[in-house]
Amino acid sequence: MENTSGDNFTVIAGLPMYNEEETIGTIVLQVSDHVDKVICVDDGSSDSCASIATRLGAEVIRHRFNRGYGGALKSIFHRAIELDVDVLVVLDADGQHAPEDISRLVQPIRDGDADVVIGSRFVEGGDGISMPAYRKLGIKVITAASNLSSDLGINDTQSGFRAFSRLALQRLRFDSEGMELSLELLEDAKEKDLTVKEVPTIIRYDVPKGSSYTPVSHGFVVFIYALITLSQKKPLLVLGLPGVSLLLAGAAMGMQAVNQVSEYTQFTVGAGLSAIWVGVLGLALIATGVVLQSARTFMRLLIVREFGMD
Ligand SMILES: Nc1nc2c(ncn2[C@@H]2O[C@H](COP(=O)(O)OP(=O)(O)O)[C@@H](O)[C@H]2O)c(=O)[nH]1
Ligand SMILES: [Mg+2]
Repeated sequence: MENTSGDNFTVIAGLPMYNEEETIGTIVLQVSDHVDKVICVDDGSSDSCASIATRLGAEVIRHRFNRGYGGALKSIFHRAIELDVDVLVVLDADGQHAPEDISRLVQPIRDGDADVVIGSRFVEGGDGISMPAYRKLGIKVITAASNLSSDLGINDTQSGFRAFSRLALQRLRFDSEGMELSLELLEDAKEKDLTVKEVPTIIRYDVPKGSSYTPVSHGFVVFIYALITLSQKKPLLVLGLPGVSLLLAGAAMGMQAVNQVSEYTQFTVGAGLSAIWVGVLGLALIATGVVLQSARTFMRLLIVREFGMD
């Protein structure tokens, strides 16, 4: 591969692309100035973005069926590993990300300070131009939820402007096909001891088609993913907390039923039974939480003993 930087350090850009004919031409040209090669993944687009990108010198990988953003990222990773590049930078094809910030994302990897670099709106110097307030709030909620389970320490978990080192490309694995892959990638990076850094960038929302996902569908899918991960990582917290609340509610209801018995000297079967049901449900939740938590601890111990990794 031709190298634009004059040394042997190769940087390529990967652009997931879905019906982006309005912007792709400009983006490919701008991005080409900062990398050695541009790869676009066309995911069954019905417009002419693929032919525009090809004509402007990008390599276009075509999926016959739409496999979503995650599917596109898998193809980009695959190709980057095949080409044995030093850095892969992934950015949107819709003009939201600033190609002139590519070198900023590459630098920490070049310096050996990071394996994954995120272009972040929420560190000093970063911002979202015309970013709707509800999106900002949604990202904060998702980030808080994911930090509860994994303490990623990342301010902008939902930025699609990311750079990956060769080591990151080799180590990272993800299954998600949709936008929830943003969290899966970061959690996997943490588990595999990869260093993740954020550098400031400005992400624009005043472009023709900034997002093909509605904020509700994007937010909902990612939030549910964060909750499922939390329940897998901290089952005792997720099940135990409602369990204890139910147990307390059951106890309170039971006390009330007993009071009624003494007041009217007549057994209040209905209230007594509800109290027992609620209490038993609480106990069942706590017990499940404890069992899952111990199973998790046991499995981790086993993995450490067998494979010597945590
Ligand atoms: N290959 C592929 N790219 C997609 C798909 N959905 C979105 N994209 C591209 O992925 C990038 C990010 O998608 P976008 O809708 O802008 O998401 P957002 O900006 O994170 O809300 C854009 O460049 C889209 O063209 C898809 O299903 N397949
Ligand atoms: Mg976008």
